[in-house]
Amino acid sequence: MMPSSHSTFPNQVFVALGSNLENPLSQIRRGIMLLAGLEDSRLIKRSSLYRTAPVGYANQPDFINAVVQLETRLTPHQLLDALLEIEHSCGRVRTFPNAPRILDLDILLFNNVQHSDIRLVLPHPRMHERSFVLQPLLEIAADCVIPGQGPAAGFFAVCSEQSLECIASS
Ligand code: PH2
Ligand code: MG
Ligand code: MG
Repeated sequence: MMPSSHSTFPNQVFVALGSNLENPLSQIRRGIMLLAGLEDSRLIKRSSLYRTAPVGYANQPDFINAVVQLETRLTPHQLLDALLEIEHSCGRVRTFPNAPRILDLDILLFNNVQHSDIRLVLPHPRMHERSFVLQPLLEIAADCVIPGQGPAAGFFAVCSEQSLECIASS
C-alpha cells in the first residue's frame, strides 16, 4: 500500500459499505456507484456483496456489507466529508451508535496513516474485530496490512464465529 510518487491519484484507500434498511442490496449497489463517481478519485476494486448478522447491537435486521478500494487525491478529512455527504444524500439519519442505517461508509485504511482526532480514527479502530469487514477486504487485498495491528488475514480467525454469507459478485 505504498503511494506511488507519480500517480495522479496518490492515496490508496479502502472503504467499507454497510446497509440494513430500505432494500440494503440496492443501497450498497448505489453506494458503490456513487463512490465510483467520487471527485478526484477512482474506483480500483470492489468486493462481492455479503449478507451479515448484526454485530454490536443485535436486535436489528441483517446487513449487506462490501469493501471497495479507491485511489484518491483527497485528504483523509476531505474524503470523510465526501462520504458523509453521500450517506446524507442517500437518506441516512443518525440516531444512536450501531443503529440500523440506510448506508454507512467508513474509511478503513488510508495509505499507512495512523491518526486520531474527534472526527476520524485511522485505521478504523474496530476493523480487525469484524468479519463483515475482514472477509470482503481480504477478498480484494489478501496481503493487506493494518498499520499498528499487522496482517489483516491474521485477525480473521478471531471473529470467524460472526456469520456471513457471500450473496452476489457485486
Ligand atoms: N456496522 C456497525 C455495527 N454492526 N454489523 C454488521 N453485520 N454490519 C455492519 O456494517 C455493522 C454491524 C457499525 O457501523
Ligand atoms: Mg460503521
Ligand atoms: Mg460510519
